[in-house]
Formats: sequence, C-alpha cells, structure tokens
Amino acid sequence: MSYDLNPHDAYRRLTFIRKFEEQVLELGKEGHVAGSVHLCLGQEAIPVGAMSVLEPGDKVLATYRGHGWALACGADPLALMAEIAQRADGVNGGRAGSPMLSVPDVGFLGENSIIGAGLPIAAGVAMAQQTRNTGRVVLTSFGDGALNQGGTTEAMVFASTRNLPVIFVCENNGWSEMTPISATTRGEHLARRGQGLGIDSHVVDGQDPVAVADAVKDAAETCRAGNGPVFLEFKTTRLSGHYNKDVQHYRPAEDIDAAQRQDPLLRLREIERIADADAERIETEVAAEIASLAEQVRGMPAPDPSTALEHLYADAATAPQADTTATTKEIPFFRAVNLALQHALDRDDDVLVYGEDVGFAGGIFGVTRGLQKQFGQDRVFDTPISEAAILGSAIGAALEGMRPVVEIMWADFVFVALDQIVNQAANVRYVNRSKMSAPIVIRMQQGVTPGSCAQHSQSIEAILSHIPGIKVGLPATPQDAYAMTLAAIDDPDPVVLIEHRSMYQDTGEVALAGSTETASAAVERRHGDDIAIVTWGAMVASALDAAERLSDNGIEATVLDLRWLRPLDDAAIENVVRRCRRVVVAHQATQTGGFGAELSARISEMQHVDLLHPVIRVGTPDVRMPSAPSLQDALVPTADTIIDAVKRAMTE
Ligand SMILES: Cc1ncc(C[n+]2csc(CCOP(=O)(O)OP(=O)(O)O)c2C)c(N)n1
Repeated sequence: MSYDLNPHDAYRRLTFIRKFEEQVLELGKEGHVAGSVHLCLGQEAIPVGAMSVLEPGDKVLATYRGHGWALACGADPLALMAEIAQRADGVNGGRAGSPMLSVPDVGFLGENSIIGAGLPIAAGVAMAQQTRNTGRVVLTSFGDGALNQGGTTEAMVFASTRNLPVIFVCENNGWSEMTPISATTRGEHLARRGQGLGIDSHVVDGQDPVAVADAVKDAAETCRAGNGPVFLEFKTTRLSGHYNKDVQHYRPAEDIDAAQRQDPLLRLREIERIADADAERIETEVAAEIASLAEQVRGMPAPDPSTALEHLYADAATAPQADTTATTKEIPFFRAVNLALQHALDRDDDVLVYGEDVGFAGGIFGVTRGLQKQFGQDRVFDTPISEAAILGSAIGAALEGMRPVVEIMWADFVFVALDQIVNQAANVRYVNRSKMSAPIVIRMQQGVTPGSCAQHSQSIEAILSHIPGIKVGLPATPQDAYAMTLAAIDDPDPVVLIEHRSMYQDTGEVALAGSTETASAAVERRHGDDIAIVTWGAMVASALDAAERLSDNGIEATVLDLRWLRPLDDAAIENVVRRCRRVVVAHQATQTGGFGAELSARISEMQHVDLLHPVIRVGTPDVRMPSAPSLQDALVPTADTIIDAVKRAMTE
C-alpha cells in the first residue's frame, strides 16, 4: 500500500478498522452473519503501521483475525463487509466468510483459519519473489498461540535456510482463545524463537502505529537487500473476546482493564496530542461511512445456490499435441519420472523441483538424479526435514505463478503435513472462485516392500482421493510415469502422484514425446468379457499376471487400470461393468474405507446393471504392516489372491 502516517490520517485509519469491527459485531447480533467472527479490536495499529511502509506489489498473508489487514491493504470495505456477512458480492462471493477471506488484487493473499498454516505458504510466496528477483517482500501475521504450531517453526527454518524476503509478524495479544500465554509458553519475549533459528528478531510496541511502521520499514529493507527473513514480535492487546459471542468468563477483570489502558486509539491521541474535537470529528465521519456500508450489506442477496459446485477445478483442458519426432527408449520407471522432470524444467523456468535429499543427492531412489547439476541449486534443491514447509511453500510459490514439483520422501510422512494438502491446496481455487489457484505437484512413493515397516508401507490413495479440490494419480508403467508426471505438471490444479517403490526398477518402452495427455482417463490393459478386474498402481501387474493365468483356464478377464482416482473415469468403469457384469476390485491398501469401497458403491448405484455376482474387493486385511517378509506375504494381495477372487465371482 504505502501511505502517509500523519497523526490525523493514522487516527482515521485506526478508527475505520475499529468501527468496521464494531459494525461487524452488530451485524452478527442482527443475524446478518452466520457463524463466528474474530475481531481485531485492540490490534489495529499493527496493520495500519505496517501497510504504511510496504510497497505496491508486496504481499500479505494474515492471521484469521485479519479484517484489519485486508482493510489496511486497500480492500474495498463494502465487499469485505459483504464477505463477512456471506453475501454474493463479498470479496469471495460468500465462500470464505470472515476467517478465510482474500483479496489478491490488493496483495492480500488471505487469512488462514488453521492456526499457523499461513506461514509455510508465505515462505513460498517469498521464494517466488526471490526466484524471480522481484524485490518484493511478503508479510505474514499470526498470533502468539500460533508460534507453538510445528508448521510455524518449519516455515521459519525454511525461510531462514533460504534467506527468504519474508517478515514474520507475531501479534502477541497474550491470549490464545481462552488460555493466557503464560500457561502455554515459557519466557517473556517470543522474538527469541526467531533468534534461535538465526533470524533477525525484534520486540516492538504494537500499539503505536509509528513504532510498527519503523520496524516494518527496517525489516522490509533487510529483506529487499537479500538478508531476510525478519521476525517482529508486536506486543498488543485483545480488547474483545476471542470471537463475537465470547463473554470472556475466563479472563480476569484486571487483564481487561490493562488492555483498555493500552487501547491504540487512546494511545495515539495521547502521544500525538490529537485534539478531542478533531478525534470526535473523525469518529463521526467514519461512523457515518461505516453505517452506510452496513445498510448496503443488509440489503445484499446471498450467493446463488446453483453456483455451489463451481470452481472446484479449472475447466477441463484439451490434450496437448504429442511431439511426433520423439524417440522411444526402454528405461526403468524411476528414470521415466526423471526424464519427465527434466523435460519440464527445461521448457519452463517456473518449474522448481525440491524436497528432502532431492537436490544434490538426487533423491533416495535416484528419481531426481542429475537435475540439480543440470538446472542449478535455485531450481532443484534440498530442504530441511519439514514436510509442512515443503508443501506450504509449494502452494505459496504456485499462488505466484510458479510450478513447484515437490517430493514427500515416503507417503507415510505426508501425515505430519496433511493440512497443507487438505485445508490449504484443496481450497485455493474454490474459495477464490478461480482468481487464485495452486497448481502444485506432490510426488510420493508408497506400498509394501520386503522389510518395510508399518510406518513405511502404507497405501494412502483412498485418504487423498477423498479430498475434493486435488487430483490423485498412480502410474503403473514407465510410460505412464513419464506421461502422467507431465500431465500433472501441466495441470492447473494441485496433483498428488503416488509411485510404488517396488516398480522403480521395472523397465518398459517410453515415448519421450513431451506432454501428451491431461490428468484423466483409465486404460484397458487387457480385454476380456467374462470378468473385469479394476485396479491401479502396483496391482496392475498382478492383475495382468492373474488374467493370463485365468485365460489358461478359459476365463477371459478385462484389466482396467484406473490411473487417476481423482478425476475418476466413471465412463470407463461403467463400460467394463456393463460388458462383464462380474467385477473384482484389487488394491494393496487395507480393505476398510479403501478406494475399492468407493468403486463398489458406485457400481451398485449404476442404473439397470444386472450383476451376475456382487463386487468382490481384494485388499490387504485391516492390520498394521509387519516388517518380516513371511508376515507380509501372509497379508499383501498377489496375483493368486486375485485369481481366488475371480474364481469365486465366476462360480458362486
Ligand atoms: C491448527 C488449529 N488448532 C486450533 C485451532 C482453534 N483456534 C482458533 S483460534 C485459536 C487461538 C489462536 O491463538 P493465537 O494464535 O494467539 O491468535 P489470537 O487468537 O490471539 O489472535 C485456536 C486455538 C485452529 N483454528 N487451528
């Protein structure tokens, strides 16, 4: 933004946020706001001071208590109030409401209703600025309680390691919901956390907009000079309850009194000697302005219910033209992924490839070998062991138009950072009605191999496929490893690609033809009319093996490789079901709640299909995965298990 902070202007800006929030409270009482709102009463000087010195093009990601930040960034107050009241003309069309709103046009990339989750994303936004050498800085604000989130520390470690131009703004109001900071956090100054991570860190009076502005100005200069990040702890106060209906039964009266004595509006009047008459005039003018906004919001319509399904994904793209002059090579699966990444890095400077051990060493399975040497450490790099920071930074970089491809070393590890996929990446397009999107690719490998333990064996595709807003693919051949990786990178939405460790050395013919397809479509690997084996990933080979052996016994099976579980190729499934009328669904994941259950349900819901046998699911029984190969062999489905299931379906 950048504006003059003379005392009267500053007072007007603080008053505007104060009265805006009080009006929101009123609208809530009148029944115009569904759910809760979290007001920034008492904390107004922080956004007002900070945004007076940031420049157009700088970016802000705020705490969920972020109305003041959106206003200070220059958002239209009417559209903002309309969003808080979930109206059609709100900044997010009523999809975000109070705690997730965003106004990217003014550099306000959004609040976050998951405590601390915005910091890794902010680090990624900053990484994009650094990579593109824009000279822009990123400010992310969060509460004192958020500092105790793992992802917060991960983001600071990530930003510190990479010298990212990000200003971490901790708004320390002494409370986390209903719990005082003294009950959860040791030590007086939270800025010491930043220091401990090697970050330039300061404690600042958050009730004085001029002190805030000075601190943020210095921090921005540090970042612009390439010496970021900076951590600023602003001591502030919460003048209201945690949320609009909080009666603060837990809060001592003296704490409330002390907070009121620190009211930034009173402080500014005292420090700058603003005459009572001037202050009152400003307050009257602002009150009239805010009242008029509220009057308009009261009359605004709710969003049209018929639009509720829109903007989950970008509209379907058409498949790209293959390079017909391309060579075909016999290569292993891992090398096929490597060549796809190489192709993407080569043709597009916005592609980044990173993760744990991904850069110099080339990944623990060699998938990214040689890429750092070829494309440099800025584009292919190693990260701290910080999965939330890996995923969140990818989202942030993608918001800025980059195309990050990140690796989660083992699928089992994604659980420590699932928030960044489920609550963050999956929401971006929908909440922003396609004004922002997060086209990231997350690669991971999964499954059972001899000796892999319960924490290195799980097949997690059903968990991820459950999440609307992301896509999930499982390549089963070297050709698909190449083509699906490129399709994922080309895709305008977040994509998870799950490889199976046991397949990395499998070889096959791969046409190195660049992008040839979109992230969609199943493939019939074998044709037969007696029974359909529907499968994906590592079980495709077992299903084909089973089908060949069944053929010797006169049973002709179709093997349908789904390839993508989201989007699911319903037409291909329906086609084989109608033709064969007997279906076995096979996966290596455990049975209950596995993706086979979803397929079985869909098949049972198909109209006018006269199945000759109920769908049979083949999967690992519901148990933890033991490490001993003999125990694993007793559990993991094979071609034999599929043959048994087919025989049951044929005879029972
Ligand atoms: C990951 C996560 N855990 C818990 C919550 C519930 N919650 C919402 S606000 C809040 C308190 C946050 O305190 P702080 O970070 O100090 O911010 P403040 O409320 O003071 O602005 C909590 C625990 C949440 N939204 N996200």
